[in-house]
Amino acid sequence: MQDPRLPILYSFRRCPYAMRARLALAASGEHCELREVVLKNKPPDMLAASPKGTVPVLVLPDAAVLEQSLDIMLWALRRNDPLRWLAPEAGALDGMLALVAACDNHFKPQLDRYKYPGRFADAPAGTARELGAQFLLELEARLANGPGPQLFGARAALADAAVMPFVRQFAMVEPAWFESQPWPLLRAWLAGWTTSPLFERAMHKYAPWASGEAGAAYPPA
Ligand SMILES: N[C@@H](CCC(=O)N[C@@H](CS)C(=O)NCC(=O)O)C(=O)O
Repeated sequence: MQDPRLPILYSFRRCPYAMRARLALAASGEHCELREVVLKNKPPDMLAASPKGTVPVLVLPDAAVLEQSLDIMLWALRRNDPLRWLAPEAGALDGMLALVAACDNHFKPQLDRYKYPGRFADAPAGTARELGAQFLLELEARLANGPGPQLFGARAALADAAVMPFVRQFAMVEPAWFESQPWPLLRAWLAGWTTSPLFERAMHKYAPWASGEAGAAYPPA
């Protein structure tokens, strides 16, 4: 039985939005009960808390519901930010939020079109790849012109964790093509993240949760 004073995180391992929420929770050290969701069969408990039906969702002990991944990141880091993800070495929170908005509003739609061309009648996958690549070239320029090797300086911060799962997905569509592009700093940045102990913890595998069962303690030990 989990501690009823812990927040409940409805999560799906492969969802990039859920990944960024799990990364921030792990970085903050905030504990929660993780309930792994099967998107084709969402638990009624999750839909009762958040009828819009996307993951991640964080249900707080006072029953308040956070149903946007960025809100979950900010909630966790505002409670506890030992790695100083809200205070990057270069730039400030506003700049990080602007980059995350560019990722979510401009890059992610291209990623979807690139990854699932059959689902979109409006643009061929090649166009989506080119448009997505523009964002990645902007990230490369930021890494080249800023203090690096993270997006906002030497230390990892919120923007890195929020954007990385989407860049990772983009890279996985055509790995050989991604490797051949003129973004060596971005590749090194991505490799650093995907081989990090923090990412390993955030990608821990959990069996799907069933109503009435205890969820898993997150972050894992
Ligand atoms: N704006 C939301 C987007 C979350 C989202 O779209 N999650 C996807 C999975 S990656 C989802 O749950 N989709 C619903 C479904 O596939 O049924 C956030 O930032 O949390």
